[in-house]
Amino acid sequence: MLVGRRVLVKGEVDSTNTIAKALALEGEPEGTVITATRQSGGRGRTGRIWESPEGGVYLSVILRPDLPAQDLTLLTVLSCLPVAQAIEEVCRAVPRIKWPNDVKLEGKKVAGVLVETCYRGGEPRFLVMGVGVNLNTDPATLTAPEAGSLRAICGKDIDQEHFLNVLLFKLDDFYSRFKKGERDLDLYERYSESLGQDIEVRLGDQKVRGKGMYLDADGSLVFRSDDGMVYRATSVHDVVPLDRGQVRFETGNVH
Ligand code: BT5
Repeated sequence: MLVGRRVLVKGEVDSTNTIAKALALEGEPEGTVITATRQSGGRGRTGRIWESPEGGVYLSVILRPDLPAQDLTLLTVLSCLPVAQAIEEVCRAVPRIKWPNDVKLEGKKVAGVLVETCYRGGEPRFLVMGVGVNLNTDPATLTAPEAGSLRAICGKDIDQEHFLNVLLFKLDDFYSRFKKGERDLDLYERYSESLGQDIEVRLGDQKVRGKGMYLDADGSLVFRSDDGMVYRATSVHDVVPLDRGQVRFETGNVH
């Protein structure tokens, strides 16, 4: 087992990703995991906040894959898969993955993944894969409109140690198979709420309606607009489900 070979357990921290990055820069080997009970500066993508009260699971894994850049972005997008699998195994309910990096249960966002890549001289040096899961979190302590917790949805306390073990096992399995070239795209599709669905894509002030088609080799979401154009959206975009199971992008450009 690589992921979780060494686990550093912390109380409240700023962000486990920040700690993992600092350790990685000091030479901490691949596979080390940092967990915390709370984060005062939990981060999402593009400067957004990840609310991190007591009851949630917050962890970061240091990875040093020797893979081409395209594979690294695919790895980032597919990393929701082991998180969804761990939630399914422990809660016995099937979560959905909202491209690119949200895990939802019964329409509520219960987990998010933030993978940050550190480069040196244009070459990726290491990755920090950060995972936040609202495990036994009291939903009243979360202000994000779509946020939900596993305990609230499943109606029971979740054993944190058991969940962590399952999650680390799934992350390790996913990472080792990814490095061997296995891509699990069919499995991803099974969990995806963006592929094969009617979608609405927002480009700044523009909106494009269409259907999510497939994941590109680098993890981009390829979709066909209603007027027959094919677009690629990269992971800087946001996808928000609409009433009819549609999704739209909130920020960034599609190209
Ligand atoms: C994410 O970003 O969903 C990635 C979250 C990754 C958090 C982990 S925790 C361990 C590691 N250390 C860190 O500092 N981060 C990682 P994004 O897709 O940008 O979603 C952020 C948005 O989700 C916010 O703008 C809110 O709308 C919503 N949100 C914030 N906190 C939430 C929570 N606890 N549960 C559900 N939704 C939340």
